Amino acid sequence: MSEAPVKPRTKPKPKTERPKLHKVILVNDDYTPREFVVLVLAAVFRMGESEAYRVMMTAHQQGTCVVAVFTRDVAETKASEATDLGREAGYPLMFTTEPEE
Ligand code: TYC
Repeated sequence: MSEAPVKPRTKPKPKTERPKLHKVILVNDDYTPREFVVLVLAAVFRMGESEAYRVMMTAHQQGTCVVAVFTRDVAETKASEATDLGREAGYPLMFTTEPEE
């Protein structure tokens, strides 16, 4: 008795791609007070004061600093929240996002 070849009943599952992570980047400016930048980093990114100070000083000296990486939605939401806190206080503080390679 010959057996019929067994057909796969389901399509092969496409490999699930991991969502690309996005960097939140702090941009230096000449007007926002250093202490205010530290407060915003601590509030929005849950950083301790010494880490927030180090990130602020890196942006101050180099022009920008990567704050953290998140999925795109979270990165964009946190960048907006942090930028809005600056704007509400009358400062040009700016956070941007970009995809990681
Ligand atoms: N450069 C600002 C000052 O001297 C402080 C500052 C640091 C502002 C980092 C923005 O992303 C920034 N008051």
